[in-house]
Amino acid sequence: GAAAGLPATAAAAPATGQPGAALPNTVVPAPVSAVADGTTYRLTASATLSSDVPDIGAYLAGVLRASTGFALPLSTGASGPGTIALQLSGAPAVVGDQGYQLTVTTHGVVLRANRPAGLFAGVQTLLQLLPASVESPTVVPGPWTVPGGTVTDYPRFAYRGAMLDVARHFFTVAQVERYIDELALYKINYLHLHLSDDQGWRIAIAGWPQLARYGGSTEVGGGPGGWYSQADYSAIVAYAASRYLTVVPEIDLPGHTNAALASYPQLNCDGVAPGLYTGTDVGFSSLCVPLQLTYTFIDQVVGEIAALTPGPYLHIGGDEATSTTAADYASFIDRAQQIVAAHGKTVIGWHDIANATLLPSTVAQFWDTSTTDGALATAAAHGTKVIMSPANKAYLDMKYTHRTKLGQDWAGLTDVNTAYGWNPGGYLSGVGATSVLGVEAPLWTETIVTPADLDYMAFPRLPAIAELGWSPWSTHGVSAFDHRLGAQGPRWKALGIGYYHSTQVSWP
Ligand code: TNX
Repeated sequence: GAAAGLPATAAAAPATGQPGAALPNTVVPAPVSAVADGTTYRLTASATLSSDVPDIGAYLAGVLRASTGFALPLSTGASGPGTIALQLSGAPAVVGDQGYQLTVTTHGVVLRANRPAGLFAGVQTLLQLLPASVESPTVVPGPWTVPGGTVTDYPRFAYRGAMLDVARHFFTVAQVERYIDELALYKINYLHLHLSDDQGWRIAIAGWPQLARYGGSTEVGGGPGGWYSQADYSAIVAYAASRYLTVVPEIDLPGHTNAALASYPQLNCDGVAPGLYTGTDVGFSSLCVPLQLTYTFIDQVVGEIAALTPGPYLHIGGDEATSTTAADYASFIDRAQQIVAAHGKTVIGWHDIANATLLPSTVAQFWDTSTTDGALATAAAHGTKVIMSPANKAYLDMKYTHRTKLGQDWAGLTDVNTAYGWNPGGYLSGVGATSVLGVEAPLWTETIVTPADLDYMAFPRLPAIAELGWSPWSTHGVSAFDHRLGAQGPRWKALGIGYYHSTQVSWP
Protein backbone atom coordinates (compact mmCIF):
# COMPACT_ATOMS: atom_id res chain seq x y z
CA GLY A 1 0.00 0.00 0.00
CA ALA A 2 0.93 3.64 -0.39
CA ALA A 3 1.52 4.13 3.31
CA ALA A 4 4.55 1.81 3.39
CA GLY A 5 4.53 2.11 7.14
CA LEU A 6 5.83 5.66 7.02
CA PRO A 7 5.24 7.37 10.35
CA ALA A 8 3.70 10.38 8.65
CA THR A 9 1.07 8.26 6.97
CA ALA A 10 -0.98 6.43 9.55
CA ALA A 11 -3.99 4.22 8.74
CA ALA A 12 -6.29 7.10 7.84
CA ALA A 13 -3.91 8.63 5.27
CA PRO A 14 -5.61 9.77 2.06
CA ALA A 15 -4.81 8.16 -1.28
CA THR A 16 -1.61 8.91 -3.17
CA GLY A 17 -1.73 12.31 -4.83
CA GLN A 18 -4.03 13.84 -2.19
CA PRO A 19 -2.77 16.31 0.39
CA GLY A 20 -1.34 14.44 3.38
CA ALA A 21 -0.89 11.18 1.50
CA ALA A 22 2.43 9.42 1.21
CA LEU A 23 4.49 10.37 -1.78
CA PRO A 24 4.46 7.69 -4.47
CA ASN A 25 5.80 4.51 -3.02
CA THR A 26 8.96 4.25 -5.09
CA VAL A 27 11.94 5.45 -3.07
CA VAL A 28 14.61 2.97 -1.90
CA PRO A 29 15.71 3.16 0.88
CA ALA A 30 12.31 4.12 2.31
CA PRO A 31 12.50 7.62 3.77
CA VAL A 32 11.74 8.38 7.41
CA SER A 33 8.80 10.57 6.41
CA ALA A 34 7.31 11.53 3.05
CA VAL A 35 4.12 13.56 2.88
CA ALA A 36 2.42 14.60 -0.35
CA ASP A 37 0.64 17.95 -0.77
CA GLY A 38 -1.32 16.92 -3.85
CA THR A 39 0.57 19.22 -6.22
CA THR A 40 3.08 18.40 -8.94
CA TYR A 41 6.27 20.12 -10.00
CA ARG A 42 7.16 19.91 -13.66
CA LEU A 43 10.80 20.37 -14.64
CA THR A 44 10.94 22.33 -17.91
CA ALA A 45 13.51 23.76 -20.28
CA SER A 46 13.55 27.06 -18.40
CA ALA A 47 14.53 25.51 -15.07
CA THR A 48 17.74 26.52 -13.30
CA LEU A 49 19.89 24.85 -10.66
CA SER A 50 21.72 26.30 -7.71
CA SER A 51 23.89 24.51 -5.20
CA ASP A 52 25.83 25.51 -2.13
CA VAL A 53 28.12 22.56 -2.90
CA PRO A 54 29.37 22.96 -6.50
CA ASP A 55 30.24 19.28 -7.03
CA ILE A 56 26.81 18.08 -5.95
CA GLY A 57 25.14 20.62 -8.22
CA ALA A 58 27.33 19.42 -11.08
CA TYR A 59 26.48 15.77 -10.32
CA LEU A 60 22.73 16.48 -10.42
CA ALA A 61 23.07 18.68 -13.50
CA GLY A 62 24.99 15.91 -15.25
CA VAL A 63 22.20 13.39 -14.73
CA LEU A 64 19.35 15.79 -15.57
CA ARG A 65 20.96 17.38 -18.63
CA ALA A 66 21.77 14.01 -20.22
CA SER A 67 18.20 12.70 -20.13
CA THR A 68 16.10 15.89 -20.37
CA GLY A 69 18.29 17.75 -22.83
CA PHE A 70 17.58 20.95 -20.90
CA ALA A 71 20.34 23.52 -20.39
CA LEU A 72 19.79 23.72 -16.61
CA PRO A 73 22.35 26.43 -15.89
CA LEU A 74 24.00 25.88 -12.51
CA SER A 75 24.84 28.69 -10.12
CA THR A 76 26.88 28.04 -7.03
CA GLY A 77 27.20 30.09 -3.89
CA ALA A 78 25.26 30.54 -0.72
CA SER A 79 21.61 29.56 -0.99
CA GLY A 80 21.13 30.43 -4.65
CA PRO A 81 17.73 30.90 -6.20
CA GLY A 82 17.56 28.00 -8.70
CA THR A 83 14.27 26.35 -9.56
CA ILE A 84 16.00 23.41 -7.98
CA ALA A 85 18.03 24.75 -5.05
CA LEU A 86 20.44 22.66 -2.98
CA GLN A 87 21.10 24.49 0.27
CA LEU A 88 23.34 23.94 3.26
CA SER A 89 21.00 25.91 5.45
CA GLY A 90 17.56 25.63 6.97
CA ALA A 91 17.49 21.86 7.44
CA PRO A 92 15.88 20.63 10.65
CA ALA A 93 18.40 19.46 13.25
CA VAL A 94 16.82 16.00 13.32
CA VAL A 95 18.30 15.13 9.90
CA GLY A 96 21.82 15.28 11.37
CA ASP A 97 24.95 15.05 9.23
CA GLN A 98 23.70 12.56 6.66
CA GLY A 99 20.02 13.43 6.28
CA TYR A 100 18.07 16.06 4.36
CA GLN A 101 14.72 17.71 3.88
CA LEU A 102 13.28 17.86 0.37
CA THR A 103 10.41 20.24 -0.35
CA VAL A 104 8.68 20.06 -3.73
CA THR A 105 6.07 22.65 -4.74
CA THR A 106 4.55 23.61 -8.08
CA HIS A 107 7.28 26.26 -8.36
CA GLY A 108 10.31 24.12 -7.77
CA VAL A 109 12.43 22.04 -5.45
CA VAL A 110 14.34 23.06 -2.34
CA LEU A 111 16.71 20.50 -0.82
CA ARG A 112 18.17 21.39 2.56
CA ALA A 113 20.85 19.60 4.56
CA ASN A 114 23.30 20.38 7.34
CA ARG A 115 26.23 18.74 5.57
CA PRO A 116 27.17 17.96 1.94
CA ALA A 117 26.62 14.23 2.55
CA GLY A 118 22.99 14.99 3.35
CA LEU A 119 22.55 17.02 0.17
CA PHE A 120 24.00 14.16 -1.85
CA ALA A 121 21.60 11.68 -0.23
CA GLY A 122 18.70 14.04 -0.94
CA VAL A 123 19.72 14.30 -4.59
CA GLN A 124 19.32 10.51 -4.86
CA THR A 125 15.80 10.77 -3.45
CA LEU A 126 14.92 13.60 -5.86
CA LEU A 127 16.15 11.53 -8.80
CA GLN A 128 14.03 8.58 -7.65
CA LEU A 129 10.95 10.84 -7.51
CA LEU A 130 11.47 11.76 -11.17
CA PRO A 131 10.50 9.25 -13.88
CA ALA A 132 12.91 6.31 -14.22
CA SER A 133 14.00 7.56 -17.64
CA VAL A 134 15.78 10.45 -15.89
CA GLU A 135 18.67 7.97 -15.59
CA SER A 136 18.91 7.63 -19.37
CA PRO A 137 22.35 8.61 -20.71
CA THR A 138 20.69 10.07 -23.82
CA VAL A 139 17.85 12.57 -24.31
CA VAL A 140 14.41 11.00 -23.93
CA PRO A 141 10.91 12.54 -23.76
CA GLY A 142 9.42 13.73 -20.44
CA PRO A 143 7.23 14.90 -18.90
CA TRP A 144 9.64 15.43 -15.98
CA THR A 145 7.30 15.55 -13.03
CA VAL A 146 8.00 15.35 -9.31
CA PRO A 147 5.15 14.83 -6.81
CA GLY A 148 4.73 17.83 -4.49
CA GLY A 149 5.30 17.45 -0.76
CA THR A 150 8.00 17.10 1.86
CA VAL A 151 10.46 14.32 2.54
CA THR A 152 12.33 14.42 5.85
CA ASP A 153 14.94 11.70 5.96
CA TYR A 154 18.04 10.47 7.78
CA PRO A 155 19.75 7.11 8.33
CA ARG A 156 19.07 4.53 11.03
CA PHE A 157 22.74 3.43 11.10
CA ALA A 158 25.90 5.48 10.54
CA TYR A 159 27.70 2.74 8.58
CA ARG A 160 26.13 1.39 5.39
CA GLY A 161 28.79 -0.51 3.53
CA ALA A 162 29.49 -2.61 0.50
CA MET A 163 32.60 -4.80 0.19
CA LEU A 164 34.24 -5.69 -3.08
CA ASP A 165 36.75 -8.56 -3.17
CA VAL A 166 39.32 -7.43 -5.74
CA ALA A 167 41.71 -10.19 -4.61
CA ARG A 168 40.01 -13.34 -5.91
CA HIS A 169 39.37 -11.56 -9.21
CA PHE A 170 40.89 -8.20 -9.94
CA PHE A 171 38.71 -5.24 -10.95
CA THR A 172 40.15 -2.15 -12.62
CA VAL A 173 39.87 1.39 -11.27
CA ALA A 174 37.17 2.17 -13.86
CA GLN A 175 35.22 -0.95 -12.89
CA VAL A 176 35.40 -0.06 -9.20
CA GLU A 177 34.29 3.50 -10.00
CA ARG A 178 31.26 2.16 -11.83
CA TYR A 179 30.35 0.07 -8.79
CA ILE A 180 30.77 3.18 -6.60
CA ASP A 181 28.26 5.01 -8.82
CA GLU A 182 25.80 2.18 -8.32
CA LEU A 183 26.31 2.10 -4.54
CA ALA A 184 25.74 5.85 -4.29
CA LEU A 185 22.20 5.46 -5.69
CA TYR A 186 21.19 3.64 -2.50
CA LYS A 187 22.92 5.89 0.05
CA ILE A 188 25.74 3.42 0.75
CA ASN A 189 28.48 5.45 2.47
CA TYR A 190 31.41 3.02 2.93
CA LEU A 191 33.28 1.02 0.28
CA HIS A 192 35.28 -1.81 1.86
CA LEU A 193 38.00 -3.04 -0.51
CA HIS A 194 39.30 -6.54 0.18
CA LEU A 195 42.80 -5.82 -1.14
CA SER A 196 44.65 -9.03 -0.34
CA ASP A 197 43.98 -12.74 -0.09
CA ASP A 198 45.57 -16.06 -0.93
CA GLN A 199 45.04 -15.51 -4.65
CA GLY A 200 46.31 -11.96 -5.01
CA TRP A 201 47.85 -8.85 -3.44
CA ARG A 202 46.29 -5.82 -5.13
CA ILE A 203 48.02 -2.66 -3.88
CA ALA A 204 51.58 -1.51 -4.44
CA ILE A 205 53.62 -1.19 -1.23
CA ALA A 206 56.82 0.79 -1.85
CA GLY A 207 58.84 -1.04 0.79
CA TRP A 208 57.74 -4.48 -0.44
CA PRO A 209 57.50 -4.22 -4.23
CA GLN A 210 57.13 -7.97 -4.89
CA LEU A 211 53.76 -8.01 -3.12
CA ALA A 212 51.97 -6.40 -6.07
CA ARG A 213 54.43 -7.26 -8.82
CA TYR A 214 54.51 -10.98 -8.06
CA GLY A 215 51.73 -11.50 -5.52
CA GLY A 216 49.32 -9.56 -7.74
CA SER A 217 50.18 -11.39 -10.93
CA THR A 218 47.37 -13.92 -10.92
CA GLU A 219 43.87 -14.60 -9.59
CA VAL A 220 41.34 -17.42 -9.17
CA GLY A 221 41.45 -19.58 -12.26
CA GLY A 222 44.95 -18.44 -13.19
CA GLY A 223 44.05 -15.23 -15.04
CA PRO A 224 46.44 -12.26 -15.15
CA GLY A 225 45.27 -10.63 -11.92
CA GLY A 226 46.40 -7.04 -11.48
CA TRP A 227 47.09 -4.46 -8.83
CA TYR A 228 46.57 -0.80 -8.01
CA SER A 229 49.46 1.60 -7.95
CA GLN A 230 49.25 3.97 -4.99
CA ALA A 231 48.01 6.63 -7.43
CA ASP A 232 45.30 4.20 -8.62
CA TYR A 233 44.22 3.58 -5.04
CA SER A 234 44.13 7.32 -4.36
CA ALA A 235 42.00 7.77 -7.49
CA ILE A 236 39.49 5.25 -6.14
CA VAL A 237 39.49 7.00 -2.75
CA ALA A 238 38.89 10.38 -4.44
CA TYR A 239 36.17 9.03 -6.72
CA ALA A 240 34.44 7.41 -3.76
CA ALA A 241 34.63 10.73 -1.88
CA SER A 242 32.98 12.47 -4.85
CA ARG A 243 30.04 10.10 -4.27
CA TYR A 244 30.19 10.57 -0.48
CA LEU A 245 31.61 7.13 0.18
CA THR A 246 34.58 6.49 2.46
CA VAL A 247 37.01 3.73 1.51
CA VAL A 248 37.84 1.06 4.10
CA PRO A 249 40.96 -0.80 2.95
CA GLU A 250 41.38 -4.40 4.10
CA ILE A 251 44.61 -6.33 4.35
CA ASP A 252 43.49 -9.77 5.49
CA LEU A 253 45.72 -11.09 8.33
CA PRO A 254 47.10 -13.46 9.58
CA GLY A 255 45.33 -16.02 7.32
CA HIS A 256 44.36 -15.44 3.69
CA THR A 257 47.99 -14.43 3.09
CA ASN A 258 49.36 -16.89 0.53
CA ALA A 259 50.02 -14.15 -2.02
CA ALA A 260 52.24 -12.29 0.46
CA LEU A 261 53.97 -15.48 1.64
CA ALA A 262 54.62 -16.43 -1.99
CA SER A 263 56.16 -13.01 -2.68
CA TYR A 264 58.68 -13.01 0.21
CA PRO A 265 60.26 -16.30 1.41
CA GLN A 266 61.55 -14.54 4.54
CA LEU A 267 57.96 -14.05 5.78
CA ASN A 268 57.55 -17.82 6.09
CA CYS A 269 58.43 -19.66 9.31
CA ASP A 270 60.52 -22.12 7.29
CA GLY A 271 61.94 -19.47 4.96
CA VAL A 272 60.45 -21.18 1.93
CA ALA A 273 57.94 -19.34 -0.26
CA PRO A 274 54.87 -21.33 -1.32
CA GLY A 275 53.73 -21.10 -4.93
CA LEU A 276 51.09 -18.67 -6.10
CA TYR A 277 47.58 -19.99 -5.52
CA THR A 278 44.67 -19.81 -7.98
CA GLY A 279 42.16 -22.15 -6.34
CA THR A 280 39.30 -21.30 -3.97
CA ASP A 281 40.11 -23.09 -0.72
CA VAL A 282 40.26 -21.02 2.47
CA GLY A 283 42.08 -21.33 5.78
CA PHE A 284 45.42 -22.85 4.70
CA SER A 285 47.81 -19.90 4.96
CA SER A 286 49.16 -17.93 7.91
CA LEU A 287 51.76 -15.28 8.50
CA CYS A 288 54.51 -16.50 10.86
CA VAL A 289 53.26 -15.28 14.26
CA PRO A 290 56.56 -15.72 16.24
CA LEU A 291 58.67 -13.94 13.60
CA GLN A 292 59.64 -10.30 14.32
CA LEU A 293 59.76 -9.54 10.57
CA THR A 294 56.01 -10.27 10.41
CA TYR A 295 55.35 -7.13 12.49
CA THR A 296 57.84 -4.99 10.61
CA PHE A 297 56.05 -6.06 7.46
CA ILE A 298 52.58 -5.24 8.85
CA ASP A 299 53.81 -1.91 10.21
CA GLN A 300 55.14 -0.85 6.81
CA VAL A 301 52.12 -2.09 4.86
CA VAL A 302 49.64 -0.51 7.28
CA GLY A 303 51.71 2.67 7.41
CA GLU A 304 51.66 3.15 3.64
CA ILE A 305 47.97 2.33 3.28
CA ALA A 306 46.95 4.47 6.27
CA ALA A 307 48.81 7.42 4.74
CA LEU A 308 46.75 7.06 1.55
CA THR A 309 43.44 6.61 3.34
CA PRO A 310 41.57 9.66 4.66
CA GLY A 311 38.80 7.57 6.26
CA PRO A 312 38.97 6.48 9.90
CA TYR A 313 39.00 2.69 9.43
CA LEU A 314 41.52 0.06 8.45
CA HIS A 315 40.32 -3.56 8.20
CA ILE A 316 42.74 -6.30 9.29
CA GLY A 317 40.61 -9.29 8.27
CA GLY A 318 41.25 -11.90 10.93
CA ASP A 319 38.83 -14.45 9.46
CA GLU A 320 39.26 -18.18 9.05
CA ALA A 321 42.78 -18.27 10.53
CA THR A 322 42.47 -22.03 10.86
CA SER A 323 46.21 -22.60 10.37
CA THR A 324 47.02 -20.44 13.42
CA THR A 325 46.72 -21.73 17.02
CA ALA A 326 44.26 -19.94 19.30
CA ALA A 327 47.09 -18.54 21.45
CA ASP A 328 49.05 -17.33 18.42
CA TYR A 329 45.90 -15.81 16.96
CA ALA A 330 45.17 -13.85 20.15
CA SER A 331 48.72 -12.53 20.42
CA PHE A 332 48.78 -11.68 16.73
CA ILE A 333 45.49 -9.72 16.85
CA ASP A 334 46.84 -7.81 19.89
CA ARG A 335 49.90 -6.67 17.97
CA ALA A 336 48.06 -5.97 14.72
CA GLN A 337 45.60 -3.71 16.53
CA GLN A 338 48.45 -1.80 18.18
CA ILE A 339 50.10 -1.26 14.81
CA VAL A 340 46.92 0.05 13.18
CA ALA A 341 46.27 2.32 16.16
CA ALA A 342 49.83 3.67 15.97
CA HIS A 343 49.08 4.74 12.39
CA GLY A 344 46.01 6.63 13.57
CA LYS A 345 43.31 4.30 12.30
CA THR A 346 40.43 2.46 13.94
CA VAL A 347 40.54 -1.31 13.49
CA ILE A 348 37.78 -3.29 11.84
CA GLY A 349 38.10 -7.08 11.80
CA TRP A 350 35.86 -9.99 10.87
CA HIS A 351 34.06 -11.12 14.02
CA ASP A 352 36.56 -13.93 14.61
CA ILE A 353 38.69 -11.23 16.29
CA ALA A 354 36.25 -11.21 19.22
CA ASN A 355 38.21 -14.30 20.35
CA ALA A 356 41.15 -11.97 21.05
CA THR A 357 41.28 -8.95 23.37
CA LEU A 358 39.89 -5.98 21.48
CA LEU A 359 40.85 -2.34 21.77
CA PRO A 360 37.85 -0.30 22.94
CA SER A 361 37.51 1.28 19.48
CA THR A 362 37.87 -1.93 17.44
CA VAL A 363 34.81 -2.78 15.34
CA ALA A 364 33.81 -6.40 14.66
CA GLN A 365 32.14 -7.40 11.39
CA PHE A 366 29.78 -10.36 11.83
CA TRP A 367 29.74 -12.76 8.88
CA ASP A 368 28.49 -16.10 10.18
CA THR A 369 25.17 -17.80 9.44
CA SER A 370 24.10 -18.35 13.05
CA THR A 371 22.20 -15.91 15.26
CA THR A 372 24.37 -16.48 18.31
CA ASP A 373 28.05 -15.84 18.86
CA GLY A 374 29.17 -15.93 22.48
CA ALA A 375 32.49 -14.13 22.05
CA LEU A 376 30.89 -11.39 19.99
CA ALA A 377 28.01 -10.94 22.45
CA THR A 378 30.54 -10.64 25.28
CA ALA A 379 32.53 -8.07 23.31
CA ALA A 380 29.33 -6.13 22.55
CA ALA A 381 28.46 -6.15 26.25
CA HIS A 382 31.86 -4.50 26.82
CA GLY A 383 31.18 -1.83 24.22
CA THR A 384 32.43 -3.30 20.93
CA LYS A 385 30.46 -1.99 17.96
CA VAL A 386 29.39 -4.45 15.29
CA ILE A 387 28.86 -4.28 11.53
CA MET A 388 26.25 -6.81 10.48
CA SER A 389 26.96 -8.94 7.37
CA PRO A 390 25.30 -12.30 8.10
CA ALA A 391 26.42 -14.51 5.22
CA ASN A 392 22.99 -16.08 4.72
CA LYS A 393 21.38 -12.64 4.35
CA ALA A 394 23.90 -10.03 3.25
CA TYR A 395 26.44 -11.94 1.11
CA LEU A 396 25.98 -10.89 -2.49
CA ASP A 397 28.00 -13.88 -3.72
CA MET A 398 25.37 -16.39 -2.59
CA LYS A 399 23.20 -17.80 -5.36
CA TYR A 400 19.62 -16.48 -5.58
CA THR A 401 18.21 -19.93 -6.42
CA HIS A 402 19.73 -23.28 -7.28
CA ARG A 403 19.53 -22.22 -10.91
CA THR A 404 21.79 -19.17 -10.47
CA LYS A 405 24.95 -19.85 -12.48
CA LEU A 406 27.26 -17.49 -10.58
CA GLY A 407 28.01 -17.57 -6.89
CA GLN A 408 28.29 -20.03 -4.02
CA ASP A 409 25.74 -21.64 -1.74
CA TRP A 410 27.64 -22.53 1.44
CA ALA A 411 25.55 -20.01 3.39
CA GLY A 412 22.32 -20.94 1.58
CA LEU A 413 20.30 -19.53 -1.29
CA THR A 414 19.49 -15.84 -0.92
CA ASP A 415 16.64 -14.46 -2.96
CA VAL A 416 15.50 -10.88 -2.42
CA ASN A 417 13.08 -11.49 0.43
CA THR A 418 15.74 -13.39 2.37
CA ALA A 419 18.23 -10.55 1.88
CA TYR A 420 15.58 -8.10 3.10
CA GLY A 421 14.02 -10.24 5.83
CA TRP A 422 16.05 -9.55 8.94
CA ASN A 423 16.51 -6.75 11.44
CA PRO A 424 20.16 -5.71 11.88
CA GLY A 425 19.31 -4.27 15.29
CA GLY A 426 17.74 -7.45 16.62
CA TYR A 427 19.32 -10.31 14.72
CA LEU A 428 22.20 -11.49 16.85
CA SER A 429 21.48 -12.48 20.43
CA GLY A 430 23.27 -10.17 22.83
CA VAL A 431 23.99 -7.61 20.08
CA GLY A 432 21.21 -5.04 20.29
CA ALA A 433 20.65 -2.04 18.04
CA THR A 434 22.83 0.23 20.19
CA SER A 435 25.80 -2.10 19.55
CA VAL A 436 25.24 -2.04 15.80
CA LEU A 437 27.32 0.46 13.83
CA GLY A 438 25.59 -0.59 10.64
CA VAL A 439 25.36 -3.14 7.86
CA GLU A 440 27.53 -4.25 4.98
CA ALA A 441 26.89 -6.29 1.83
CA PRO A 442 30.09 -8.17 0.91
CA LEU A 443 30.68 -9.37 -2.65
CA TRP A 444 33.30 -12.13 -2.72
CA THR A 445 34.53 -12.83 -6.20
CA GLU A 446 35.72 -16.44 -6.46
CA THR A 447 33.03 -16.93 -9.15
CA ILE A 448 32.54 -13.29 -10.14
CA VAL A 449 34.70 -12.08 -13.03
CA THR A 450 33.14 -9.20 -14.96
CA PRO A 451 31.30 -5.96 -14.15
CA ALA A 452 28.17 -7.63 -15.56
CA ASP A 453 28.64 -10.39 -12.96
CA LEU A 454 28.89 -7.76 -10.21
CA ASP A 455 25.68 -6.09 -11.38
CA TYR A 456 23.79 -9.38 -11.56
CA MET A 457 24.72 -10.42 -8.03
CA ALA A 458 24.31 -6.97 -6.45
CA PHE A 459 20.97 -6.10 -8.05
CA PRO A 460 18.43 -6.34 -6.63
CA ARG A 461 19.91 -7.47 -3.29
CA LEU A 462 22.27 -4.59 -2.62
CA PRO A 463 19.35 -2.10 -2.34
CA ALA A 464 17.71 -4.48 0.17
CA ILE A 465 20.75 -4.34 2.46
CA ALA A 466 21.06 -0.59 1.86
CA GLU A 467 17.47 -0.14 3.01
CA LEU A 468 18.06 -2.19 6.18
CA GLY A 469 20.93 0.16 6.94
CA TRP A 470 19.12 3.41 6.21
CA SER A 471 15.40 3.09 6.85
CA PRO A 472 13.70 3.08 10.25
CA TRP A 473 12.49 -0.40 11.21
CA SER A 474 8.95 1.02 11.30
CA THR A 475 9.04 1.16 7.49
CA HIS A 476 9.87 -2.53 7.17
CA GLY A 477 7.34 -4.49 5.16
CA VAL A 478 8.11 -7.07 2.52
CA SER A 479 5.27 -6.49 0.06
CA ALA A 480 5.69 -2.70 0.03
CA PHE A 481 9.43 -3.21 -0.36
CA ASP A 482 9.01 -5.59 -3.29
CA HIS A 483 6.89 -2.91 -5.01
CA ARG A 484 9.34 -0.10 -4.32
CA LEU A 485 12.20 -2.30 -5.43
CA GLY A 486 10.37 -3.20 -8.62
CA ALA A 487 10.07 0.49 -9.44
CA GLN A 488 13.87 0.58 -9.52
CA GLY A 489 14.04 -1.92 -12.38
CA PRO A 490 13.47 0.61 -15.16
CA ARG A 491 16.19 2.80 -13.61
CA TRP A 492 18.69 -0.07 -13.75
CA LYS A 493 17.66 -0.68 -17.33
CA ALA A 494 18.28 3.00 -18.19
CA LEU A 495 21.67 2.80 -16.42
CA GLY A 496 22.72 -0.37 -18.20
CA ILE A 497 22.70 -2.46 -15.01
CA GLY A 498 21.85 -6.07 -15.88
CA TYR A 499 19.96 -7.35 -12.84
CA TYR A 500 18.40 -10.60 -11.66
CA HIS A 501 14.68 -10.57 -12.45
CA SER A 502 13.63 -12.12 -9.15
CA THR A 503 10.06 -13.48 -9.17
CA GLN A 504 9.72 -12.11 -5.62
CA VAL A 505 9.87 -8.52 -6.88
CA SER A 506 6.85 -6.69 -8.36
CA TRP A 507 8.42 -5.37 -11.53
CA PRO A 508 6.27 -2.75 -13.27
C1 TNX B 1 34.08 -16.83 3.54
S1 TNX B 1 33.23 -14.76 5.22
C2 TNX B 1 35.14 -15.94 3.55
C3 TNX B 1 35.76 -15.56 2.29
C4 TNX B 1 35.12 -16.25 1.11
C5 TNX B 1 33.62 -16.28 1.29
C6 TNX B 1 32.89 -16.83 0.11
C7 TNX B 1 34.73 -14.50 5.37
C8 TNX B 1 35.11 -13.49 6.30
N1 TNX B 1 35.56 -15.25 4.65
O1 TNX B 1 37.14 -15.82 2.33
O2 TNX B 1 35.44 -15.53 -0.03
O3 TNX B 1 33.33 -17.05 2.42
O4 TNX B 1 31.51 -16.72 0.25
